[in-house]
Amino acid sequence: MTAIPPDKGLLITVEGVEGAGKTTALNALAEHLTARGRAPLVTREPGGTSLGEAVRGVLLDHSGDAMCGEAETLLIFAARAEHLDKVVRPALARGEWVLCDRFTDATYAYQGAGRRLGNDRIAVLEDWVQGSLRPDLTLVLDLPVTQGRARAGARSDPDRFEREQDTFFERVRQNYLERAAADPERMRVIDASADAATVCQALRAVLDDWVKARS
Ligand code: Z5A
Repeated sequence: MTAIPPDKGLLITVEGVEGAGKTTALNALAEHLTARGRAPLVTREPGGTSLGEAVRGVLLDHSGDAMCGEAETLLIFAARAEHLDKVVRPALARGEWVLCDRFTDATYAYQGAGRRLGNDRIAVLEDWVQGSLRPDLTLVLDLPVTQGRARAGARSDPDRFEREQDTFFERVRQNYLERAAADPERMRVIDASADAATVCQALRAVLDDWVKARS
């Protein structure tokens, strides 16, 4: 395991099914890193740029209009290309730590598995848009689909993803778990079924251990 040079930028991503507590986790991790003198740049996908936020609006459309999986995937990667170009790569080049709410693991999970496009097609776009860039560490918040959906709450005006059935989110969850099992060095699964304080404490411990192992 190679040590992290002090001036190296890092990309840390947080993933999970709906209602897993990513936003709660991200805030806790950002505070934790800031207290250790490593204030991260916090961003999200889809989003993080004006183009990305506009694409997010299209993707999370509430009108109920259908969109084919290929169009959805290409929009996500278009937003990602802009996000990498304008925000993520410049921050990494400055030696900053970037904390991102979802990234390409979400595309494998939601489009590859949820929409059944398959991992291979996502991998082609990942290589094309990202080159060799991959997250340094990915924290996968895992919990039963029904528990996550209950936390997120029944929204009166659901977006295109919130309209999906539990079976869609079961495929999403399984994809995260399978890919994490295949890449345990980068993807760490955290049991997110406990209360928020317990989950945040577990996240801080995983992050600290990961950093310590590379110091
Ligand atoms: N998407 C995609 O399809 N492909 C891609 O490549 C990318 C994204 C990048 C928007 O993502 C959609 O984009 C997403 C997939 C798609 N759709 N879905 N599903 P998003 O991340 O913005 O939206 P989200 O997944 O729906 O997030 P969320 O519902 O806002 O949940 P969250 O951020 O994971 O959780 P939270 O806001 O921190 O917590 C939810 C509630 O639970 C809240 O009331 C908390 O106070 C509470 N909570 C949090 N933690 C706990 C614990 N531990 N116990 C009890 N209650 C808790």
